Amino acid sequence: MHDIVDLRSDTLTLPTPEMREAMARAPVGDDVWEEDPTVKRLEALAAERLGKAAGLFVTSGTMGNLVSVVSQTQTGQEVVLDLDSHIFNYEVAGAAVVGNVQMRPVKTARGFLTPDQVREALRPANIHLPPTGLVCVENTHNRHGGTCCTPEEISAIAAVAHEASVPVHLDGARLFNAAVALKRPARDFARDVDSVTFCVSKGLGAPVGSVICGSTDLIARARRVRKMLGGGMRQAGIIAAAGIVALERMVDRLAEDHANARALAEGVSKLPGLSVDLASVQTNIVIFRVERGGTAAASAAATAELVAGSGARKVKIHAIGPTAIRCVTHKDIDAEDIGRTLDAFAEITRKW
Ligand code: TLP
Repeated sequence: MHDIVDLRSDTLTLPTPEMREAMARAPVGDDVWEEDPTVKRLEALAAERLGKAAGLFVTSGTMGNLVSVVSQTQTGQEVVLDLDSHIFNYEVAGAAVVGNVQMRPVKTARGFLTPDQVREALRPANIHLPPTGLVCVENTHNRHGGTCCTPEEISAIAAVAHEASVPVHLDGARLFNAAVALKRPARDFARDVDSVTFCVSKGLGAPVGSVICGSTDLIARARRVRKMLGGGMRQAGIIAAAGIVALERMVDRLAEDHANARALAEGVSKLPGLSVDLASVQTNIVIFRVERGGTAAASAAATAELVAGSGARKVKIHAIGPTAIRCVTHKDIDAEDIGRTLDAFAEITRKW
């Protein structure tokens, strides 16, 4: 049990004592000169886990996605991706601003493009049209509630893109959650994509960083782009050391977060005014709707009341829309914290 139950994101996880220890002891060097042994170890470990030739340590998931897009596209090309994807919604239009590419968001049922949707979105050769430069997939899918797609679904999308000589990027910020939930090795999801990013700073608990994995050639290009964006770090082994602990020690325990998310979702589904699509709760994210009084305004007021009332009870939650709340479970949330959260929600919604 924790004094404050913070369900706003798994990015809020604090480094473990083992991570702190590894950080203190890490041998380091200048990584722009490619002389930091700890960064190299993390990159090699990440590449091995994802079945790719090389890895590149970057500051964040956002930088990982931006570097991946810029490394694989040219000015004026189009990037096909899901309408609710993180890249399209939450990355400050970086791909458009820095990468000079146009986004082609496609509405999907579960957050994942089908092969037919990819086929339809690919641009034919025509003087009027922006050429398609990249297709992106997100797994697990954040805005769809941590839903997973299978390695086979990703491969099917990649086959269509590759037929048209278009590369594929996988935003796997929470890829290890998908791997644990579906009981498949992470490398299966990455097999047919050209670039994949995952974050060590979310459910895996490290304080900073993400890794991009791909071919040696792609990672060499990505290294230049990272430098251009100001992401060339020096003695970065200090933080990469925690990433190594994250990959070696923190993956299997993600199953606990998934069990806690399920318990939370089931509890929420029994409360008045709250509704959750239980089928979407496949990993560590629970998105639920708030409905009260039959109007959008009353529901929005109830949502704000739930956020504030929970906060007053030391349970931090976050609204991702006027009437939608997202809770994310992680290593600093235990089963008792879930009980406390449900008690807080029950107290607040009792009078609704
Ligand atoms: N997501 C964060 C916020 O930015 C919304 C969160 O709290 O969930 N891809 C996906 C699918 C993500 O969920 C995130 C972070 C990123 C990329 C970006 O990672 P960071 O925050 O390291 O830049």
